[in-house]
Amino acid sequence: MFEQIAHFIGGELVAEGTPFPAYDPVTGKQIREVHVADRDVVDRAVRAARAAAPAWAALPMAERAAWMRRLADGIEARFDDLVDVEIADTGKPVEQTRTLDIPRGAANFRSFAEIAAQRPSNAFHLPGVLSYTVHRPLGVVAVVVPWNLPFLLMTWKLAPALVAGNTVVVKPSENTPGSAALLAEICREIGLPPGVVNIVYGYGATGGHLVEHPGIDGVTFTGSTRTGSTIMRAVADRVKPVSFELGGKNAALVFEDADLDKAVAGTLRSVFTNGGQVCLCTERVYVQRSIFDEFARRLAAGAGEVYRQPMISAEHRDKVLSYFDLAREEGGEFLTGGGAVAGESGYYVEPTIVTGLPESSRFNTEEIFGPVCHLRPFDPEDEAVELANSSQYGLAATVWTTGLGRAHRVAQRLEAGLVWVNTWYLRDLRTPFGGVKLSGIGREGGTQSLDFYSEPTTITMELT
Ligand code: 6OD
Repeated sequence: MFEQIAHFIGGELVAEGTPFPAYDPVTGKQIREVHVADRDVVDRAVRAARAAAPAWAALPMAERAAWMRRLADGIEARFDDLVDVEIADTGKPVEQTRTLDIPRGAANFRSFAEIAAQRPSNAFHLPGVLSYTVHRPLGVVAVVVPWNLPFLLMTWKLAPALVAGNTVVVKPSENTPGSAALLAEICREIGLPPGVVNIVYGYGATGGHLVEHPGIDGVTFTGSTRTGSTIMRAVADRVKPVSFELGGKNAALVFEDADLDKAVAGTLRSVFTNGGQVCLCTERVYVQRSIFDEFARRLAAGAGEVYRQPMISAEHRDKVLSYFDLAREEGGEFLTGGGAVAGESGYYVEPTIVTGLPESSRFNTEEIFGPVCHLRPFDPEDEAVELANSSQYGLAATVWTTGLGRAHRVAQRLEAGLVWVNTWYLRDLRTPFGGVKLSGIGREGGTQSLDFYSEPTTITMELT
């Protein structure tokens, strides 16, 4: 499916711009050609979004919510095709794609239809005065999507942006254009008004043309901290709002009172899901000294059993492998893994667990984004919290304990936007989602998403 992918502008497919190859990470073979949007193509997409904006914004919220439900229905009708394209682009396991990535697309649209309908509205009365707030859409939003959860994250941003009355220009990652191309088909199938959703493909330069465009009123982005700060600079002169979910170096804290079976299984999941290529994945595991050896032995044994998902590209595989070299140079001990998977033409690296490195090592401070973690013992609870908080990042953390008081005490001291206790990546789409420190700016999720994708105007009236 989709040997050639063209831009989606104003409801039409636009096959312009030099095509670039997209590869299957399982085989390393080319599977698609995708057109690169240059500045002119991006300009046309933004103009199409601007032309569609007034009529879309003028629709009653209930009608936009009905469109969200039609998009969800359209996704469910093309479920198997979406699973196939997403797997072809990423090498994800079938089970995960069928139970997480694609269902979340439909759930994102359905949830935000509900959340928007229930958005609270404030009115304050003083003697002789009434103050209340109305919300307007930002206008045209640039939606810049990463390659790790392409469909899940694209729809996570699209749903609230659209229901709040914005039109959008989406820029998927050059590595994972397939599910966006299928979403364009779904938009046509359900008859979404042309120009409400526009999609342009390309590398970083295309994203640059998009976020710099004077017709863009806000940018939502999930990806690296470096790209986030580049986007911030690009919009700084026009003072446009940004919502960023950026890098992580997430810690798991395993206490001696943890249910060990659960903690081992949960940590394997949090380290190795999606080949470690989720911003929420654990890369630093701190284990109370009394259970360290047993936990390390069981985690290393379990690592041999996890699903091996390829890295997204040859370039990313080489980056992950370079951290293994670094760990060797820095004096780390490999409990398991430490190299590429021999005999594979795809972009595979071994699930890898390292111990014995200083906290200040690059391996322990930089986001690697692969199937890899570092294990270190701790003694008192305070040390665990201190170690977890020693990172420049603050996206997610995981606490494994059966102590109720400890669970709350530790969770509340962790410098992270998201803390999971005795679980990982369990989501309620109504809750705020995002990170602190270098892990991002702003929160999406629930009404926080609607707040980002709209501007309030406060109206104050003298009543006498
Ligand atoms: O589940 C979500 O809503 C979400 N925003 C996940 C982000 C994962 C980043 O890699």
